[in-house]
This record gives sequence, structure tokens and C-alpha cells, in this order.
Amino acid sequence: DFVINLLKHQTFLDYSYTTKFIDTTDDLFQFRKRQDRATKILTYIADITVNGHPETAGRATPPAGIKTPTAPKVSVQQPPRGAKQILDEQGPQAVADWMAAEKRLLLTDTTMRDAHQSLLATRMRSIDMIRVAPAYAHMLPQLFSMECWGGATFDVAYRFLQECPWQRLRDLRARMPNLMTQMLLRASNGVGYTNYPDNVVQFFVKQAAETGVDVFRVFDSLNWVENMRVAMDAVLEANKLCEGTLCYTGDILNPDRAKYDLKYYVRMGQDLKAAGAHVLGLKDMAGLLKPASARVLIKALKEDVGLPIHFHTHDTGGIAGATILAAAEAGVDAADAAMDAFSGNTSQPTLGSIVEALRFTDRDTGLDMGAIRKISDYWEEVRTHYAAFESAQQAPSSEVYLHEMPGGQFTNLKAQARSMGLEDRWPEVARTYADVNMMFGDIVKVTPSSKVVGDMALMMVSQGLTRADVENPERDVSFPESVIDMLRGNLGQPPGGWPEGILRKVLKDESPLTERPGARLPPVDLEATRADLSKELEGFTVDDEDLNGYLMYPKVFLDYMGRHRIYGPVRTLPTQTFFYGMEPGEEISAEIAPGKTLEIRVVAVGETGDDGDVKVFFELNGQPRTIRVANRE
Ligand code: BTN
Ligand code: 3PY
Ligand code: ZN
Repeated sequence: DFVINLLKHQTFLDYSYTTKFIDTTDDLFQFRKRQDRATKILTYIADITVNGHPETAGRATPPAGIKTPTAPKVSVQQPPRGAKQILDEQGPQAVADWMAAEKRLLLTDTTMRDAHQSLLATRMRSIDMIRVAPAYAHMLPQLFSMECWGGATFDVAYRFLQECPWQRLRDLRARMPNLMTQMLLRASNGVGYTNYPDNVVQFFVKQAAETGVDVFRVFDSLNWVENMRVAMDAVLEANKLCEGTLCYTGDILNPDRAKYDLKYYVRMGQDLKAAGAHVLGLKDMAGLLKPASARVLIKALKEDVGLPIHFHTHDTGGIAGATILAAAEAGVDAADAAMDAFSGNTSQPTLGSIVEALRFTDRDTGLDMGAIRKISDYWEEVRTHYAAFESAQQAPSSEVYLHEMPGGQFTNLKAQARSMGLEDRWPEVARTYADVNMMFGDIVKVTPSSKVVGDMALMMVSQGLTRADVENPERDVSFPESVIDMLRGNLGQPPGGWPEGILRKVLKDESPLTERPGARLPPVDLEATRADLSKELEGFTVDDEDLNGYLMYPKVFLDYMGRHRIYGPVRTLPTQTFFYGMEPGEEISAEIAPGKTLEIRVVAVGETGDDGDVKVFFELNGQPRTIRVANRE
């Protein structure tokens, strides 16, 4: 019946459909009421109400009676002009020139990407971002950019939040027409954990630019500029702002860490400039850059590279705010901060306090403190909904200077350690992480190289192995797959190459790759892949966004699509409903399409029948509806 409905549909006959067509065209499903979007969503709510959400089971719960957060109201007028207009009207070089000419310290708000990645294991849902996006556009038009995409948010959206990351980007883009959107791109690793063929990286960047990314922060997890060119060229090709980024590790003032000294960073900055970067990103993913080092580094980079500099750090050690102020004094052009309620610890330093600290100075940001407080109040309400994912440190910790873990990895590694029963041995994990870094020759640790170091550290702690045990040629060690892959050269080359001892121990006689992995990977036949995927999805029309999702994460994407067919657009549910279902008597609304809002009330939840099913009694827009779901408890 579905196929007949589809073949007869005018939009289908006109060839004017996209992948979203089936999803947004209810009359295709009229043959079986069970499959319309409203029923799918009720099925989801019923399932979660009866069985709970697997991701929140056994975790801390939000306060009882928690309500949907309300964002500050904004006018219906157009928001004021912002940096986005410079980009659109004059191009990316004009944005860089404007940055360099600005006296103010420009700020990027990271709340929608790095802050929740670093505090809540990346679990923030789109609806909580979309609701406040117009407030940013109207109340904080002086922001440099909104970091709201990329990094871990891409796969977590599909994998755990049952939503399409592309749709998130489109929705945010539309609501912040004056602000530049920013993403974090792991160069040849895309938004994944391994190198992709060049044409996959190019296709991804093109699509991200088309769907709505303005600023691309491009970095390589081993600081290998050679491995960044394909991604950077694709950004330049798309006429978007290319932030070629160096990752900071060690301490330039420490003579014992001479591998990453001032000369090293200046040289890398010059290489990134030569590779076409409009802006130099300085990415301190672990929060290791101290105020005194920042003064020296920023000054040298400004003088010897000459690009505007955009500084990113984490407050894991508790003094990152001081580093931003030192960087501002040394002339850094832009810096990242998180809205107050999502700041501090493994996240970025506190936006409002940076703004306040610079008021009445020559780096005054020009941002409105009242607006910041209102928006932060909204985020505070949002955060309470994610109690289940609060896993980060309770207080800042100088331990970060020992382990050098990126803020975005910290929460994940702790969760991994917990799931392996190693939570009590966290200090040992941290020390071992530092040992593994040295065993690999002191490398930059950032996704995905940081994950490899973490995998190795957890394996060693769980098996009681020391660095000396692992390096002992007499001793048989079975290495994690990710370690073997990295030493094979599949993530690229670290400065100075891999230490010979560990290389031989891991690879034995195998010879490693020393050229760029992408140069070896054959291009993917995009159209053949699209056709195969469409077949796998029973004729579903696969658009470029979906194809990109599949190319990055084939299995994750297919699982998402499978669930999507059963549960529908669950991204439109309030967060408390998505994670906890509904109570009898509770009422919510969900806008499943522009202007199409479902009013959903749960009347009662029945007992489990002999067949193991539970009936959940709803009112949908005032009409009674009963949904049966299996009790899987
Ligand atoms: C997951 O698969 O763990 C993440 C997304 C959860 C999707 C929903 S939750 C209700 C239903 N039951 C499941 O086990 N998965 C789906
Ligand atoms: C990511 O790649 O997701 C990061 O946040 C690295 O710092
Ligand atoms: Zn970060």
C-alpha cells in the first residue's frame, strides 16, 4: 500500500521530493493509521513511559515536576546585523580583516557544542538549543560566532538522541540570521574517529557549508598540517571562514617539554597560514595553557604568523579565565567561552565573567550583561533536565597538568572507567594516561588520538600492566585495536614520528604507513553508495545530508533510520518526555511540522497483560488513543 500511495503522490510524480518527503508527508501512510507520525510519537512516549529510556536508567534524575524551559522573548523584527553579514556580503577574508581591526575581544559562545560535550557527555538535544537561538540573535548580535556543530555532537545526535544533526544545523541557522555558526572539524577524520577518503571529507565540508556552517575550525589530532589540507581546501572552496588550528600541549616555558616549544608552534602557525587559513585557531583542548605562557605564545604568533588568532581553552584546572585575560592583553583577537550555567570545570570559562572583567578596558567586548544573565538563566533550567549525564568533575583540578586529558574526553573516559569497574581507580587511570602519552613519544592528545591513549590506559589499568611491562620486548601484550591502527599510521604522523621501540612492539615486522592515509584510500563512489543505501532502506530517497551521515557512520546512521521509522520525529518532544516519558494527567505539545502541533495527554497507564503488553491511554488533540507496548522490564 505504501508503494502505491507513493507512486500516486503528486510530489513524487513531479520529482520534487527529497528524503524529507516521506517523513513529512502523512498521506502516504493513510493506508495504515498505525504508521502516521503522531502514532509513532505516541508509541515512543508509551515505550519510554513503560520501560524507561536505556540511557537514563539507574542515573540521577531531574527534580520532580520539572517544566519545559522558557527562553527570553524577542521581538518579531529582524535582529541587528552581525558578523554573518560581513561574511555573506564581503567573504571570509573580510571577516578576518575585521577581526584584526577590532579593538574589542570578540567572543564565541560554545554552549551548544563544546560546553555540553564537556559537561554532559554531548547529550544536549536540539530543541533546547533551537528555543533560545532567537534570543542570541536579538540580544547578543556582537558575538563573533556560535559554536553549535561538529565534534562529538554529530554522531551523538544520531546514536543517542534519535535526531538528525543536519536538521539541527538548519534549524539553528534559520533562527540566528546575523550570527556566524561554527563547527569543529577533525580534518581528515571528519566528525569521526578515523581518516576518511579525501572525497568523503570534501563532500562532507561542502554539505556542512550548504546546510549552514560559516566558520570551520579545522584541526588534526597529531598536529600534522599535511593531513589538514584536504579539509582546509574544501572550506576555502566553499568560501567559508577557514580557521586552521594548532593544538596546544605541554608547556612552552617548561624546558623539559622542549618537543613543543615556542618555535614549534610558530612554525606550525606559519604552515597553516601558508595552507590558506584565514584565521589561526589556538586550541587548548585540555586547558594547559597558563597565563604566563599565553602572553609569550600569543605575542609570538601575532608577530611571526600575522593571522588573527582565535583562542579556545577549557577550565579543567580552574584558571582558564586568567589565561583568557592574559591572552586578551597580549592581543588575541577572539576567544571562546560558555554561557555561565554551562561554564567552568571541563567546559569553557564563564562568558559573563569574562565580559565583566573586560568592561571599562580597551578590550571591552560590548556584550550586554543583562542579556547574558537572561540567556544563562534559560540554560540553567535546561541543565537540570540532563541530571542523568552530569558526570564531570565536581571541582576544578590541577590533576589536568598531569594527565593532559581534553575536556571533551574527560567525561567520556570517566564513564568508560566506571563501566569497566575502574571508577575507584581513577587516579591510577590518570597517571597511566600520562605514562601512555610518554610511551607514544609525547603526542598531541585530542580526538581521535586522545581516545587511543585512553583505550591503552584503561587496558593497562584493568590488566595491571605498567609502562615498563608494555615496553618489555619479552612480554606478550595484546594491544587495543585503536593503538595498532594509530601506530600503523592510519591517523597520520606525529612530530618526529613514533618511537621505534613501541612501534616494533605493536607492529612486529609490519611496516607502518608514513604517508598521508587519505592519499592511499580509494575515493568512495558516492552515487553507487547512495543507490545501495536507498535499496537497503527499501527505496527511501537518500539526499546528500543522509548520504553524508551514512558515509561518516554507516551503522549508526542505519540504526537511527530503523528507529526513526518506528518512533518518528521524537526530536520535537520536550526533553523530560524524551528521557522519562509522561505521568498520567500530564500534558505536552510537540510541533511535528511547522504549524502542525500535537497536544498530547496521558490519561492512564494500564496493567501489564498476560501477553506482556501494556496499554497506554492518551488524548491526542482531544481524541482518545490507545497504544500497546511490550513491557520489556
Ligand atoms: C539507544 O538505542 O540506546 C539510544 C536511543 C534510544 C531509542 C529508543 S528508546 C525506546 C526504544 N527502546 C530502545 O531500546 N530503543 C528505543
Ligand atoms: C572533538 O574533537 O570533539 C573535540 O572536542 C576535541 O577537543
Ligand atoms: Zn574544546
